[in-house]
Amino acid sequence: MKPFIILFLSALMTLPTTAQTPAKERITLQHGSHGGKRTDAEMQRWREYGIGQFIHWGVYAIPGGQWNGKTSTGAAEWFRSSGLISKEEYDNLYKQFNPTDFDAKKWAKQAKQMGARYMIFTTKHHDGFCMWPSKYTDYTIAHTPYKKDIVKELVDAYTAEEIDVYLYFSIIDWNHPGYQSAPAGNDKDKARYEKFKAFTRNQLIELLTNYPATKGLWFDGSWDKAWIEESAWVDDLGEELRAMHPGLIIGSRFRADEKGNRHVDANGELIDDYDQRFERNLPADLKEVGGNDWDCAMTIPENQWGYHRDWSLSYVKTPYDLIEMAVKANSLDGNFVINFGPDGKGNIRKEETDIAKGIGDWTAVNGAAIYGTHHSLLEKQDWGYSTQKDSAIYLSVFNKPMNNLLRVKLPKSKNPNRIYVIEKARFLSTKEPAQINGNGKAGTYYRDKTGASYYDLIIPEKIQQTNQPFVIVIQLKEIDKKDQDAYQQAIT
Ligand code: JFZ
Repeated sequence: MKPFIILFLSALMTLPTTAQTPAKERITLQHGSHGGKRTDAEMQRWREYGIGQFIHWGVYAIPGGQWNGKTSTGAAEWFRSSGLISKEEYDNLYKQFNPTDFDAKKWAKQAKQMGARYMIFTTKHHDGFCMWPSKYTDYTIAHTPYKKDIVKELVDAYTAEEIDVYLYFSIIDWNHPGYQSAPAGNDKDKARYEKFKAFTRNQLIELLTNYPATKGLWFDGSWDKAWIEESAWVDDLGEELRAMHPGLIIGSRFRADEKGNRHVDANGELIDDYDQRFERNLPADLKEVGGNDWDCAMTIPENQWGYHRDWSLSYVKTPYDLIEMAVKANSLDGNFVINFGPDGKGNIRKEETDIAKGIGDWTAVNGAAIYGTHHSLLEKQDWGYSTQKDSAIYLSVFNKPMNNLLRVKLPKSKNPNRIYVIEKARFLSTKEPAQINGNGKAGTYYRDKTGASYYDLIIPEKIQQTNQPFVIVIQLKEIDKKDQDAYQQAIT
């Protein structure tokens, strides 16, 4: 080979690297992400929950969004800031907190029936009221007429139903004298904030000590500048909590990196174990998910977490809406958490009970499409969402075709000599097989230019009549293309 040709070829070979845009320089961070996705058993278990229940319960349930005949249109759990009640009045509400109807076992049974595999409970919301008898403040359940430890009752009841418990904890604490949202401007404020930090640490250690069955901490109210500036200290605290409670799961809403980035650090990597940014908000596609674990906490009305007496203020989601969101979340590798806001007496309102029942009736039959599944091999299709567990692919159908033939597009095989076909298909509700239209006859399927193949599955009368989203579980098989080619040629 002539030298200039060799030169030319070697130049060509180096081209891809030299032509590439230089890799973005990584910033060295002490308090950013501490590594990639967790692979331990506890995190694997988290990934498989599929559906969770959130419970927002505190003294805000007493006013329930209304005071002296006036209704707040804001979130009921923020009622202290609504302007409808004085701070003093609000801070004394706990003296009447006496939820005599509270029955932790009843709630846990209802959550179980709904299909929740984990539960997140507000141990302390922004108002600072503690639903457990914390020894670090008097503003707790121990000083109400009710007296009993609500967190303990819930942890025990849910754990008995095999529902894992996570503790919601607000960093914002309007009741603590040392809490500040802005960084301390002088020594006095600094000393106060140090006390608040020690208090926060003590309470977290106390929660994990008192309730060892806890699987994780769901943080909130961590957006204040004062807290963000404590990134190094908060990171150390997280490590301390993980060391005392092996397997502990913490989402991205706990700490910032030292540059002030929240959720994802300066290098674009997720901080801690799962992404908490999809609140009341589902990602559009897997690209938006970015390969991270995530949860979506969802309210039933528009934006009410705590008990609000008046649900006529916004649209109230139906079981159908929530089932669709739950399936969509799982098809995009996330968990879906549905919020409940019990009233001041400890009752879960009828609307929520009915919704839980509606969801539970569906998950009892179709839950296999959710639990332990992840996104599937199939691309997103107009009829709904697909999920996968091992080799089973679940087609959850929310848009039923007019002709009752469900067109399923199978992916192109990675092997250029092979093609995917449906080996088995079965309805989860009737357990009956789903027939392929024209089975065994020419025209059963067709292919597009990409090599993807399509099948029409027949939706039988019985399924059509249920007027419910339904699930078909399919198994794929790869076969030699030449077999299909011969077939295809015969029909063209
Ligand atoms: C917070 C709380 O203020 C609210 O009361 C409730 O407890 C909820 C679960 O969390 O509200 C938020 C927090 C973060 C976002 C939106 C509402 N967010 O990141 O979009």
